[in-house]
Order: sequence, then C-alpha cells, then structure tokens
Amino acid sequence: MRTQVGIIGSGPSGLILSQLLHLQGIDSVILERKTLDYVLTRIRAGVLEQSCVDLLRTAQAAENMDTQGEMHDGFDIAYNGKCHHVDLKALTGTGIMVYGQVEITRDLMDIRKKAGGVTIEEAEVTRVEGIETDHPVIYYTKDGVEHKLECDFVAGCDGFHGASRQQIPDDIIKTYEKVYPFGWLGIMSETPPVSHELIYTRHERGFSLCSMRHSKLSRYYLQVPLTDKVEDWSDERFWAELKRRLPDDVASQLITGPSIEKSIAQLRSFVCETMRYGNMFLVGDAAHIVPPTGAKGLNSAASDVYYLSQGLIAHYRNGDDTGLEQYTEKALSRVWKAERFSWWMTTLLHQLPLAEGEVGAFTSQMQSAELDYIFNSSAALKSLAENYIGLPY
Ligand code: RFL
Ligand code: PHB
Repeated sequence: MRTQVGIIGSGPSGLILSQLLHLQGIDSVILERKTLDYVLTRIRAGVLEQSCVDLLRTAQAAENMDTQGEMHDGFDIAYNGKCHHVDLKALTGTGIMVYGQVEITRDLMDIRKKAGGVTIEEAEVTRVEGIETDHPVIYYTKDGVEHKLECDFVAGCDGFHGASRQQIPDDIIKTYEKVYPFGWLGIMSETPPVSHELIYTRHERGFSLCSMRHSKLSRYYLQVPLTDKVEDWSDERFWAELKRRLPDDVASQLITGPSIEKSIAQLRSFVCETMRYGNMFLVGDAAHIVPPTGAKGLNSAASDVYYLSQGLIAHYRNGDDTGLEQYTEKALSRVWKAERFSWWMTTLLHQLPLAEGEVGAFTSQMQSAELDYIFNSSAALKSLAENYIGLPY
C-alpha cells in the first residue's frame, strides 16, 4: 500500500493532522495498534485552549464542540480553605473550552469514516525503514502478518510509548525527563459538577482538582502516592478524601455518586529533541509529555499538528519546504514554554517530598508565598492566566 503521509496513531494528533491534510487534498493512512473502540475508552484531556478550538474549526471538526462544549471565563485555585478566582476573560480577553478528548476523538473518527479516509485498526507499527530517503516504509503487524506502508512522509503520532521515537538513532536524539514522585487518581461520575468552573486545590493532604465534561458529568482528581492501586480506592474513600481537601463551602456542595471510571496516572515531564529525523516527524505525546496540572498535553499536540500541517501543505502545494525545515524549532519553542508552565503549576500545588538539603519544609513555604504573591499582584495573576489560556502559535 502507498500513501502520501503515513500516520502512526489514531489519537488526537494523528486524527487532527489527517483531517487538515484531507481538506487540502493530501492523502494519508492511519495505522492504529488498538481498536478504535478501545481508543475511545481512554479518558484524558478536558480543557482546550482557544488556539486548539480554532484548529478544530479549521479542520471542520467543531460542530459538536461548538454545541456541546462549555466556554469557561475563569477557574479557581483554592488554598488555606478558600477559593481564589482567576478571571481569564478579564485578564486576557479569552477563556477556555471544556470539551473532552474522547468526544474530539470520536468526532474526528466519524468525519474520517464519512470521508472514506483509511484507518487500519489493530495495526502495530514495528519499525520504519528508509527514513532518511524520500521513500520511507512503515512496517506493521496485523493479525500476526507483517505488512508495509510506503509513503513520502511519516507522522509519528503514536504517543509516549509508541514506535516512532525509537527509530531515531541514539546519537541524534536528546531527551529531557522528570518523573514526579506521585500520581493522579481520577474518577468520572454522572453527577453535576461541584462548581461551574474548575477548582485546583493545594492542601496539606495533597492536591485535588474538580473538573467536568458537562452539567451532568464530573471529573475529579486526587494526588496519591505512586504505591497506591486503584483497588485501594473505593468510591466512598475517594469522596471522603476529596471532601477533606476542598474548602468547607465547596465540600458542602459536593454531590457524590458511583464512579463510572477510575484510574491512576503517573506524572512526567519529557521532551525529545529533535522532533524531525529525515522524513519522519514526531507529533504530540510521541515527542513530549507534561504533567496534567496545566492542561497542556493535548493543547501542545494541537500546536505541533498546526506547524506540521502548514509545512506539509506548503510542500505539496508549491514545493516550499521552509515550514518542514523549521518544524522542530517552532514546535519546541512553544513546547518548552508549556513544559515550564506545567512543571510550575505542578510544583506550586502538590505536596512534595522534602528535597535534599531541605529543612523545615522550605518548599512548602515557597508555595504559600508564591500563591500569596500571585493573588496580590495583577502582573503575576496575568502571567498565570496568559499561560493557562495558551501562548500564541
Ligand atoms: P495519544 O492520545 O497517546 O495517541 C497515540 C495513539 O498511538 C497509538 N500507538 C500506536 N499505533 C500503531 N503502532 C504503534 N506502535 C503504536 N503505539 C502507539 C496508541 O494506541 C494511541 O491511540 O497521543 P496524541 O495523539 O499525541 O495525544 C496526546 C494527548 O492524548 C495527551 O497529551 C493528553 O491527553 C494529555 N492530557 C491533557 N491535555 C490537555 O491539553 N488538557 C487536559 O485537560 C489534559 N488532561 C491529560 C489530561 C492526560 C492525562 N493522562 C492520562 C496522562 C488528564 C490526564 C489524566
Ligand atoms: C480534566 O478535566 O480531565 C482536566 C482538566 C484540567 C487539567 C487536567 C485534567 O489541568
């Protein structure tokens, strides 16, 4: 089989890219190792930056988001038992969109299916040959049989555990990583959200986050030790712990119910330099990971897709390769700022173990001082808001 752009992975990166290319008459094939139904069970992001919203509109994939998503003008950070409001709209002129990754993925899969785009499910990519040439070949296994997909370009949209990054030789790739010593236990419940906006809470028992998908579906997270297992957390224990961490006036409003999903995610910061090797480009989680505290993962994937789609469109339209040549530099410049913000939000709001050389919970005092500063300085609050709504592409 042959196509113009071989896309590995049917997550948001691969799907948005394929749709933007399709609208410009550029052909792609998506290879996905799982079934598409399985991909739709992975509950992840919920907060979209305006630039990501705009990209989905450009991709003509925004109909459901525009009718079912919710625009939020702000969010709260709670500490010392009180909520402090971040008025994103007043500080930056824009807000954020609350619309789930599962829904975006489903919308894009439906559009691709209707347009007759080819996606091969349960197709595990094992290696890519000829990456340095104009004819890379992607090898994948389906039903125990090896197949190949010939293409002009490879888009590695296969997430952190994918195969594409592994194809880059060790002497060319440089990676940066920080693994955090705690996880997030998340639940989804068919209950009304405790507040109409998100609440991030710093508490001595650990961080928590109240989020949502819509008026009848809530998403809550608790900071937990990495040694904890999902089985350790009955729904009752989860709700009791969340209530203890929330300000009293918020806790008293919390409506609880059975969880419909429960999982623990590890928190990691990771960046891979380079994002291009020969005619293969890494996109989204394949190249970088952030802890979810700043809601930047999917949003950073979207900005990569924007830069890469522009480069590929210019290549096919008029043979202009400038965009492809600048892909790594442009994408990484934005990614590093999202990495900084996510690391900073994580460090600000979580309970951290004592660092080497630290006496008397010094970091904890720094967190308190920083929060106090943010909510008493219009400059600091504006900086937080500007990063949260997303830096320009
Ligand atoms: P994905 O979504 O991981 O998709 C990669 C796809 O590639 C497939 N694959 C392969 N296919 C073929 N052959 C192989 N060898 C393959 N290896 C892998 C996989 O099966 C999969 O289908 O990466 P993509 O598309 O780059 O998208 C990235 C986002 O999923 C991720 O950044 C976000 O979910 C992160 N994230 C959030 N981002 C936000 O912008 N806002 C948020 O509010 C937000 N909340 C979150 C999050 C991530 C979380 N977790 C679970 C880490 C909340 C959580 C809890
Ligand atoms: C979510 O709703 O899943 C969510 C929202 C904000 C975050 C992380 C996750 O920072």
